[in-house]
Amino acid sequence: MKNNFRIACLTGAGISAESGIATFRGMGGMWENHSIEEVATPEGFRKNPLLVWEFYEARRKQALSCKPNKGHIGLARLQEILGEKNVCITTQNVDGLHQRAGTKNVLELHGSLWKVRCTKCQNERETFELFDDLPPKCSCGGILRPAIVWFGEPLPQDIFKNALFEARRANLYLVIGTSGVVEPAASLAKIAASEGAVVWEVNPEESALAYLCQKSFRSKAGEAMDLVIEEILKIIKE
Ligand code: BV8
Ligand code: ZN
Repeated sequence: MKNNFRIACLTGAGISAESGIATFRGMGGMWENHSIEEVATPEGFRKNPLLVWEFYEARRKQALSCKPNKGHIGLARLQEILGEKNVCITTQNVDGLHQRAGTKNVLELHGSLWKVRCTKCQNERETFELFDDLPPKCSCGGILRPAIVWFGEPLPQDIFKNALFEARRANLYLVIGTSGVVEPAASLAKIAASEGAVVWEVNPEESALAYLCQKSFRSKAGEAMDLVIEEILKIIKE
């Protein structure tokens, strides 16, 4: 029995696809009908906060009606079986579905649809309410922004540091539902591998991180998760 077998995981938009949330790249991806510069950069927000809010409010509204799928639920179950200290989920997603599936201590590298920050007083708060008037205002009169990490913006230092720490000490690093093109998130898998972790990928297609993987589950996360867990438990029981 391998005690203290540590698993870290990087998830991307693909794990929420079966919950009905569009991915970014590929067929029907979000970036097909939105320009990253216009809706996912600080410059785009400065230029047209209303357009950016219409993009994010539509995603918040849609995400509210989505539920975690077997991919999210499987990872929460894995953490329950092996303990919160031995399973760490780092996500690029902002939909909050890992938390709703019961996963604890989720590291949200790119922020959350359910947090807003005032551009004037910097106050940040969690809210699941939909805003009637866009762009929404803070009580101090400042315009609120989604507390999301846009392109060209640094990731939250403490969260990225934790994600790095977990990647370094992982025995197994799972890469699930990400194209592996966005940095510095994608580097976590590379660092895990360089520190000796075995890397597995769960993705119907080959991602940019496939070259790191000893094993790939070429299927949807929701469909593969039971098998992934079975394989992990087999290793631990060896
Ligand atoms: C930073 C906002 C530095 C949240 C996101 C050149 C010019 C300018 C910048 C750069 C550059 N080169 C590199 C950069 C840095 C840039 C970057 O990486 N650009 C890329 C595009 C080249 N990174 C940044 O700007 C980052 N910040 O570097 O700051 C800095 C430091 C100090 C001071 C100042 C600055 C910030 C990156 C974060 C940007 N924000 N999103 C939101 O609106 O959601 S990134 C965006 O892409 C999302 O967060 C998303 O999660 C992320 C990654 O995409 P994926 O999750 O991988 O999704 P994708 O659609 O790509 O792939 C889905 C995959 O799932 C596919 O492989 C598919 O096959 C698979 N799939 C589909 N269905 C399923 C499935 N898998 C399993 N099951 C299924 N059912
Ligand atoms: Zn304010």
